[in-house]
Amino acid sequence: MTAMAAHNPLTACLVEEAGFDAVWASGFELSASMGVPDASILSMDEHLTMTRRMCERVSIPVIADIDTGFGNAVNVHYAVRYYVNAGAAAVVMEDKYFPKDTSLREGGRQKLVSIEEFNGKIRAALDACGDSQVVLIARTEALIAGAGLEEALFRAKAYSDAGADMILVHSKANTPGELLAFTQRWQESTPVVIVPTAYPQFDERQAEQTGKIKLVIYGNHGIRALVRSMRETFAQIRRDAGAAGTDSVIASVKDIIALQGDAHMRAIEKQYLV
Ligand code: SPV
Ligand code: MG
Repeated sequence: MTAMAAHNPLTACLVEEAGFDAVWASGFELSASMGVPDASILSMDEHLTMTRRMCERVSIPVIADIDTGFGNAVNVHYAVRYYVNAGAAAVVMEDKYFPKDTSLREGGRQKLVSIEEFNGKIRAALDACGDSQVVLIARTEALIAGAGLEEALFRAKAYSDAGADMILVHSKANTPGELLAFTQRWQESTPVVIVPTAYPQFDERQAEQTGKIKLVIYGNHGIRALVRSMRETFAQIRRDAGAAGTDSVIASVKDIIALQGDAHMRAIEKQYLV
């Protein structure tokens, strides 16, 4: 399975249109879209509202990034219920301290909570999922924090034993080496999830060949593509002192109106307006 990052319903629609299996409701992208660091600056409500809006807009599953669960196990219990009610198909919770720092930031503040504390958070999340079928993905940041492969394996096993449905192992190495070492040593039946942002040369086929990785999340490619193309378009319009040169290159107004759900509104108009 594959998931692509989105930070609002429009980008979630593009994820669905492109044929990904799921939307990754990325905290990194949402924070970036709000112009703030991905460091627990936005509130849970801001994350939740955007996730709910995405769930309402697309038919494919939405995997919610709930960061650290916005606090301790008590916060997690409330948060996961809210996400279940918002329509999330899965929630990903990471074993860092709240407030967190983003994983790929150079020299970032990467501090892990104890395994005991995180197991409590997993149990709270599972309880809050109830019989909803929402998938709980426990994410270890052991490699990100520089704690090493043994710690990553130890934590992943503990989280799997605590009942997590899948284990996300994040790595910021620029080759897939440490990630592959993890999958080779992983003996549990709990599937592995990866976010190969730092090691993009590792593709879906190679992931499948490990026999362990069942979900590949593309963490931030939407917002990176968006920033690049907006920059280029804005610069060209400034340069040309006009929009003629970019008009046929960028999406048409008609395209945007269609993405806004025009067909749906037309059906409503036809049915109810006189
Ligand atoms: C996100 O996209 O918000 C993630 C992945 O959690 S990363 O930014 O690499 O931590
Ligand atoms: Mg995140």
